[in-house]
Amino acid sequence: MNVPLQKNNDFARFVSWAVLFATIIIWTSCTPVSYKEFKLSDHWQFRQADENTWLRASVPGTVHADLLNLGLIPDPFIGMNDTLVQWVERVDWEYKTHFRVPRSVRNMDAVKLKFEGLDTYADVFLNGHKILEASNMFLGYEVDVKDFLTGGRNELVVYFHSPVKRGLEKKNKVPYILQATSEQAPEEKRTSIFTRKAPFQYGWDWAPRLVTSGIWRPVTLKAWNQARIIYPYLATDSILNDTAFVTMDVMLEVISPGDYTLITSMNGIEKGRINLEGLEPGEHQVNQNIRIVEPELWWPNGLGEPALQDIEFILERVGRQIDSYSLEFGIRTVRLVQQPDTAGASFYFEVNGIPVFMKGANVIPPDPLLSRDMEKTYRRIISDAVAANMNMLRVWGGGIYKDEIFYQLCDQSGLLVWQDFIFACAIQPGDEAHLENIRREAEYNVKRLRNHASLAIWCGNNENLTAWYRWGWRDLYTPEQAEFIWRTYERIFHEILPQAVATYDPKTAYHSSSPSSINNTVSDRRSGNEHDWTIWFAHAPLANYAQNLPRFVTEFGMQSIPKPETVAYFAGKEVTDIFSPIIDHRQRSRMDWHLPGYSSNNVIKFYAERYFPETGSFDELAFVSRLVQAKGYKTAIEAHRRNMPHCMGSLYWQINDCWPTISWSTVDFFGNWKPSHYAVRNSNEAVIASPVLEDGQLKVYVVSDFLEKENANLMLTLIDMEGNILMQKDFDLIVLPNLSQIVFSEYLSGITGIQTKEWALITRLTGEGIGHENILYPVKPGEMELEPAPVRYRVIEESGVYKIEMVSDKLIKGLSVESENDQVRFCDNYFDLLPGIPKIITTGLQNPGTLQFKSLNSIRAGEAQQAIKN
Ligand code: BMA
Repeated sequence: MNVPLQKNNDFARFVSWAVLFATIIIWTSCTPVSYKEFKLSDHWQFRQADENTWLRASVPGTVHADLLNLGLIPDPFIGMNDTLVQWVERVDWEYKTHFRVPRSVRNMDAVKLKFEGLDTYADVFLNGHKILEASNMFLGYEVDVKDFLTGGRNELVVYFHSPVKRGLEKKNKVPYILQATSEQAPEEKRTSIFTRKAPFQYGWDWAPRLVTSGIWRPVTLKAWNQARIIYPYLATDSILNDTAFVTMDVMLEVISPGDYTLITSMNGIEKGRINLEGLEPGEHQVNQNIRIVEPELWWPNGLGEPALQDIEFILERVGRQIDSYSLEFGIRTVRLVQQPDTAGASFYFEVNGIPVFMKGANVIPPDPLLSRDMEKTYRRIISDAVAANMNMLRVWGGGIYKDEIFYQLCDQSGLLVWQDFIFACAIQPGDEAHLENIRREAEYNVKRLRNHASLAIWCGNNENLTAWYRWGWRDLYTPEQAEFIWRTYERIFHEILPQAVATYDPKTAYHSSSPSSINNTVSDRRSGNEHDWTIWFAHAPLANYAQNLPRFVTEFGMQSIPKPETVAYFAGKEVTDIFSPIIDHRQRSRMDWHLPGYSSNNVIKFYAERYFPETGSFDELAFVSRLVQAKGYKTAIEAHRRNMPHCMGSLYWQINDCWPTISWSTVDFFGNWKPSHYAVRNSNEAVIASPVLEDGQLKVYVVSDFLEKENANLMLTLIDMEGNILMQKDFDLIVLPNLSQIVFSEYLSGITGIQTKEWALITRLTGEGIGHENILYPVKPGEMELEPAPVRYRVIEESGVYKIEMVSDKLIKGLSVESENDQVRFCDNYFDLLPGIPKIITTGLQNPGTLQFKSLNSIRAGEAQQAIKN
């Protein structure tokens, strides 16, 4: 189901103008609805502002995508081509189209053009009249055009000024450098912070620099008579004794004075009817509180159905429908609880009155050339998130406020959204025009997104506070400059943004910075949230995840090199070294300001060498990097979950990529799951058994997200590397709801056989709705013997479903199975094949054909993984 949050009679999408024209006439004569709306998506052309030739363009789109489609620039995602297209950002661009509007539409009471997204400094002309000067890609603009439309051909021209030239003009007015170290440009040329535009497009530590221009969201012509519905506001006030109390306010914009009726219905059943007498022209707020008995509640993924109700508002005048507005609405309460406790203060989300541990990831924009395949990619990201048992995604502050469809899919999938305002790792300018621009952007986006069941929290910025206090930025300025910069910070993040939230979305929490602790202080792990980068940037061991233990983690991560096919896409097939120029170029996490010569490629090597067997070729290192990443995310998520309710959220950095690259993502640009995504899926299961060595003891924790207690069976099997069973225990237990409990602990000295250097403890937890397997090794993979041994396998086809059964005499660690058919995805991959214990994976309906195996054993032995087909 996919009901877009927009006017019901958006009948004209994807139809040609001729069909549209006829449709408008037919509608005008036979329908009582007086609202007309159609997209201007045809006949667009573009040109470089100082050139004569107009070329074919796509709207919505970007100038880079248009140039690419025409073969006028090389694909910036391949090789070092991104360096060849940097000129595009320094040029002004013009777009134009033409359209006709029938008299019946032109004569309506109001006729407006709506621009949902102009990127960024745009002068808009309709039939030669300047109708708009835009300066913020995150703002939608609605312009009255009734007086400028003609009966003939109307021409719409949008002139885009180079964002970097405009940015430079602003920058030159500030007598000191405002820090924006993530931007990929020499310090004196960094302009991202002066323009309200997606920061990551200026280059980030996982993104190329592609500073676009263009009409990145739809342009629509709208016309209506008498009055219309704008900005509904829906919120669940409370749920008590099986009754939900819901606010359903509506703003009416009245042109023609008189009596109106507003009818509200839910799932086709009328819930409210308000007669509004003698409304004068102007905006009128209509407040309604609606009681819903025995509501069907919206639940996050894993806790129940994300039930959505179809809400429709109908505006009538003298029994005739004037306008209508429909949307999906989830009945739920979400509260951020920050209560003082012995450690400091809690930081958790309570959904429908229940504390919920948040499991998820950060999402970055899926492409710097925004609007290319966005919906398709959002669908994929969200299904990857759901498949990995997540219940929250963080829309990170260096990207964009996403399209409606993203939030709709989250609503429908039970994914809560942590929404940053779009500010990241930088200092903002403090001039009044800039602050006013931010205020309008905040109000617009809060109103746009506030009705989504998925929206859980608004957050002011990403790491701006940390940068000021911890990255030494405060010390770069004179006391007067520092005072002004800090005052600007307070105005934006302590005044403008929270005021926008308090005014337009008062039920949703606001947190001023990610990370930060209570009362807007720098993060201290005792309260608020944390980004745990001690592992990775500070080279700390993975064990640190379990020692740091913040209250809620919104970032932690480890990079990996994607699979060979993805590397081949951008680097060709001949890469031999992680330090080769092409790999060095792709690695964007290079921070001379952090440490001279710093590159995350060194960190990939560092962690691979610290934990895993030595590698020879680049491909081997790449393979190992993916396994290290999986180990890291498993270690972190399980540590965070074991320590609930002290810690109540674990969102890793980052689920997706915006181009084929080396990064912290768990799914690469082409949608391939890395080993880490399988690991995350396992560690995020609703109920897990997590074995650990703590204080000389072998302990097993059982963590449950279920809301009811469950009976389960835990089987502990201790084996040596030959597969001999050293200990086996099998016991029934009661899994307590929404809790982490220790169900087994024994001193190592008391366990016979465990003194052998190499052993593995396999935990198998089963019960109704429970099925979790885990393995604990006492030593790092790099310290294991990992002898080469063949995998014996057979492919079984049963009713069209293909199964692969594998077995080996020895432990095969990190076994990857690749099919020659790249459409095939196995239900599991990159697992440890335990000695003598068969493993079956399925492929669904596709024949996997020839299989290729790879493992850590084969890397250690310096030879291919042997596989014998039975
Ligand atoms: C985080 C993010 C990003 C960055 C990532 C990896 O702090 O907020 O700014 O891309 O780390 O360095």
